[in-house]
Amino acid sequence: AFKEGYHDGFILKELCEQERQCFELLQTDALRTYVPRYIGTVHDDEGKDYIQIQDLLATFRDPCIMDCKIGVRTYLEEDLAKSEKDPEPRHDLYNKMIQVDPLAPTAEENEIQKVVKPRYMMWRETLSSTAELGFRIEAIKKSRGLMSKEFQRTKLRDEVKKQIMEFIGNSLPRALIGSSLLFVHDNNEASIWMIDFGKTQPLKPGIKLTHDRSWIRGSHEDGYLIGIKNLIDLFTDIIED
Ligand code: 4IP
Ligand code: ADP
Ligand code: MN
Repeated sequence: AFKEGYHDGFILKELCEQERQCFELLQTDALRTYVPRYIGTVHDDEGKDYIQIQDLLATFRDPCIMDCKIGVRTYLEEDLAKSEKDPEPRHDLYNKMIQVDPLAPTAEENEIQKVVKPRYMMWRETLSSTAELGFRIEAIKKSRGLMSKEFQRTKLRDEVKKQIMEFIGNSLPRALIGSSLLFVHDNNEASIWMIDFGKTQPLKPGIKLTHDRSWIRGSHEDGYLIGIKNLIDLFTDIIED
């Protein structure tokens, strides 16, 4: 989904119109310093469209990277409704499920060897720390190491803490739906960025979110602040230990 950019310091990410609009709006928002710069779209010689966004790794040397998906919910309410009306069980999701836990599918799911997406997404949420802590580790790359995405079962606070501690390593602690915080550090720099807005939507008129309450259907709550709070608690713990 990513390609080398046409401008120095920028990379290309496959265009998703909803995400593009988010990037555009966030450029002038109070949060703009935590969001990659966005300088418009391009299409390549194969006719594919991309957004041009700041390469957050450009100034780092051999950085350690951690992607934390924030929020208690990782699928849209619209997608849940759609899937109830017109369930489209998927074989690829069934396969991803049994690779992590062969015992996870129900008898019916085993019968057709397919699962519907919201069911897969909810299973991921409860298997990992998303449901309870409001965030989960999606990927970690330590310096000189490979990117690892094997955190599907990282659920308990202590397990999450252990991963974060290994990610931080012995670098000095400095200040420091579906969207991630990207943590990056090397030996002399550290930063955190908000990324991945493919499922970030403007609120419908009349809908207000607290971001810090658990989700009940129809509330549209995302639990973003629950995740941030738990992350801050964990980092505080690690610093004070
Ligand atoms: C993935 O599951 C992630 O949840 C993706 O979200 C999601 O894409 C995929 O849905 C789903 O299969 P795993 O992480 O377990 O592989 P993200 O892109 O935010 O990481 P969507 O399109 O929901 O964002 P499908 O429908 O693309 O397979
Ligand atoms: P997707 O929508 O495909 O899940 P993300 O936006 O979550 O894509 O990005 C996936 C990974 O790509 C992140 O975990 C991060 O490592 C890397 N990445 C994303 N945005 C940037 C960026 N602006 N600069 C550098 N790396 C990035
Ligand atoms: Mn993502």
